[in-house]
Amino acid sequence: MPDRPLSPTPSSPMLLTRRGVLGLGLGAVAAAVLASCTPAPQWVTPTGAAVSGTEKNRGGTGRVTTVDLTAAPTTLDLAGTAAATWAFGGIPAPVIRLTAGDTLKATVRNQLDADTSVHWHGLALRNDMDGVPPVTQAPIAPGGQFAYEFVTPHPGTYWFHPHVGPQLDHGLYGALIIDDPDEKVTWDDEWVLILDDWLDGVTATPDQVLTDLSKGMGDMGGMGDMFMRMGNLLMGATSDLLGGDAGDVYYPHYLINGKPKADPAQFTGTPGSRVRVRIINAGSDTAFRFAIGGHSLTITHTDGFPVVPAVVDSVLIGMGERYDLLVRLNDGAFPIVAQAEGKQDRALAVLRTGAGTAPVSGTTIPELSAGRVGLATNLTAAAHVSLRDTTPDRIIHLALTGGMQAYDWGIDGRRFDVRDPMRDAHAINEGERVQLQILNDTKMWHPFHLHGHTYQHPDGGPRKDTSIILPGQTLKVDFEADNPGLWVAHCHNIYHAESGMTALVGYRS
Ligand SMILES: [Cu+2]
Repeated sequence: MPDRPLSPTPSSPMLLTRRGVLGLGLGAVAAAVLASCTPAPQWVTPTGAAVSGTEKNRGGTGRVTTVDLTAAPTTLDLAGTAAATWAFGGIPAPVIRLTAGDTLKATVRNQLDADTSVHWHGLALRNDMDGVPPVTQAPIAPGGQFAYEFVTPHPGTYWFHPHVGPQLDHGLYGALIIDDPDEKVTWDDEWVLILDDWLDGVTATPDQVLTDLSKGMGDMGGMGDMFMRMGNLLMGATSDLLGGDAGDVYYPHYLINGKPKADPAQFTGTPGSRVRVRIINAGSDTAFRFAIGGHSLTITHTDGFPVVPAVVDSVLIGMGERYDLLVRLNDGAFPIVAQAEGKQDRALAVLRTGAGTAPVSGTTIPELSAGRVGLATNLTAAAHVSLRDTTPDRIIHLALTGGMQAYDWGIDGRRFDVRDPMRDAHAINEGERVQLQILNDTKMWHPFHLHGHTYQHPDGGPRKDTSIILPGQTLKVDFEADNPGLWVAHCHNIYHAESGMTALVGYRS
C-alpha cells in the first residue's frame, strides 16, 4: 500500500487522508487548498510502505517470543497497606526477555475503564508499533486489545509503559531486556531494578495530581523556597545536580521493584562475584541518585548502548533513563539506595552476601556524597556504536518552555495538542543526519526523550534516547534518520509531557 499524504487540516484526532478531507465539505477543502499554497509536508504514514519496508529490511532471526499483557486494576502491598492501582499483572510486570533480532508478539488487553496503549521505550522499532495514540495507532479502548508485533532492533535495557495521559504514574510498567548475541561483557548474576515514585492509591491518583498541578502556582509567591508538602505538591525540592527545582510532586513512597523501604526488596549474592545491575527509572517526577553502600559501580551501558566503562560511586538517573552497571560484591550486608534527588527521601533495597546487620533506611551512604557521580555528560560511547563523524544535513531547534506558575509546559512556547498532533511537526527526510538542538528555556531540568532513534551526545558522548537537560542549557544530539515514521519527542516528566511539552518529528514521504 503506498503512503498516503496527510491532511494539514487541524481538529481531528486521527490523521486524515486527502479523501477524508474531501469528505469534510467546501470550507475544509478551501482550507486544504490554502494550505497547499505553502508546501505542506507529505508525511509518511505509520501503516504505510516506508515503515513496513524498513521492518522487512531488518530481517531478524525469525524466532518469536509471545507475551500477554493485561492492563487491569489491582492492589499493591506497601508494607502491609494496600494501594489500589493499575498494573500489567504485577508491579513491576514480569520481565520480558529476548535476543536482538527476535520478534516480540505482545497482545495487550485493556481491562481498565480508560483508553490505554503500550510504548516500548527506547526501541528503534517499526513506527506503527510505537504505541502513541493518536499518532501511531488508535488507543486501545476499555475491553479491547491490540496485537503488537515487531523485530527487536538493538540489544539493551529497555522498558514499556502506556502512552496515554499520566497512566505511567500508576503501576503500568515493566522491563524489556534484549540480549546481545555478540555480548562482550561477562557476569555471574544479573539483577533488574526498577525505581519508582509512588502515590497511586495512597495520597491521590495521577489524574488528580495532574488536575492539581494544572491550576498552577501563580499566587504562591516565594513559598517555593521552603521545603514543604502542600497537598499533592512538594515545594522547595532543590538539587545542585539538577540545577535547581528537582521536582514538584509529593510522593509518600519511593520503590525498588515495587517494594517500599519498610519492606525492602532483597538481593543475595556471593562475595567476589560480579553482578550486572540494570536500572530503570520508571518514576514520573523524580530523578534518583543510585548507590550501593560499600561498593563502587562500573557503568557499562546507558539507554541500552555500551559506553567506555566508567567507575563511579553513584549515578544520576532521570525519568526514562537506564543504566547498566557491573558490581563486584563485597562480603556482608549493604544498602542499595535510590535517593530521590532533592526530595529528602529515598528508596531502599538490601544486598546480602554474608553476615551483618541489615541496613536501615536512615543509614548514611558515603557513596551518595562522594565526588564520582555518574552523569551522562561525562560518558563516552563505545567505539563500535559511535555515529560516523559527519556534519548534519538538517538542524532542528527545539526550546523547552513554560513554568510552574501557569503550568504551561510546552515546546517553542506552544503546548502540544493531541487532537492536532501534526500542527507544528518538524519534517525530516530518510537518510539525513539530523541534529536536534534542544534549549532548556525554563527554570527547571527536563528529561528529554526521543522515540524511534538512539541519538548521540556531542563530542563522542553516549548513545541515548533520554537525556537530562539542565535549566538554561542547550543539548545538541545527532541521529541517523533511518527509521521512517511519525515520532514524538517529549519531556519524560509525565506531568510536563501531559501539560504540552511534546514535539513531533515526522519523515516526509
Ligand atoms: Cu519536563
